[in-house]
Amino acid sequence: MFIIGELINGMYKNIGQAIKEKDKAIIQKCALDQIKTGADALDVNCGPASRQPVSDIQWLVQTIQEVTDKPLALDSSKPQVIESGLQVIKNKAIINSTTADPEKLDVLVPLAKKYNAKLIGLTISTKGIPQNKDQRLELAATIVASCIEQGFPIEDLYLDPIVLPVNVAQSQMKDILEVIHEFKIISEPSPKSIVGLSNVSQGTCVRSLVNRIFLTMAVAFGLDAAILDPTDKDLMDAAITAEL
Ligand code: THG
Repeated sequence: MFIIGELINGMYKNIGQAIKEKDKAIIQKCALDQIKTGADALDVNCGPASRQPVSDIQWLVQTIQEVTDKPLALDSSKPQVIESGLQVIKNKAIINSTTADPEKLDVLVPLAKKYNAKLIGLTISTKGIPQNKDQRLELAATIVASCIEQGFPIEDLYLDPIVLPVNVAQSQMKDILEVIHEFKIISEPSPKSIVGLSNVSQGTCVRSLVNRIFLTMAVAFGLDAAILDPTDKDLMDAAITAEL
């Protein structure tokens, strides 16, 4: 499984502060810790508190690239922040993410092509988060169709069903797992699947247990990639064992 480390995210207090104070050492240690524990790529997210995400993401990318050439996943809902990050990335980039909305697809698919980047497509639109499997699949098909039309290689597309916290969306968990499998049959070649794993355990008491059980189940449904905390050794052991 392709592992994207989630820890360089301004949502975390230490990272948010390091971005504000331009403290390279904290970011670089966080990058190296995640690589040491098994990350194949690193998510880079300025966080909701960043006042100038367009310049903050460039600083983050440049800071991380001083210590590693692993691929970086530029995590922002704003296409101009993603493009800004792409301008300074030296190695393989992952765009995290587009939605199924035409105004996003028409900007981000061409950017992914231009920079030879992988692309994460969220099965969400301006109408909101889908409430059932059919709505998720319909949005997934919209994203796949747009990529095909625009000549983007489907092997480089990762579809994300949007994992919701189990304590507020328990009834949707089965649908989320099942669409991971069904994404595969949308087209030939198949798109890949990815989840933002830690979403599932937000607000629960024993987060790491919830994370690793859900990941294990998702692997059984054919999950290809996950954004997660690779420094959680039990979680990484579960991922490896589930794949086995
Ligand atoms: N899909 C895609 N990208 C994503 C997500 C997704 N990027 C962001 C997020 N979801 C994945 N990354 C995280 C990172 C942290 C947490 C959850 C998901 C998290 N953080 C603690 C919390 O909110 O409780 C913060 C704790 C702290 O402040 O120290 O849970 O779904 N494509």
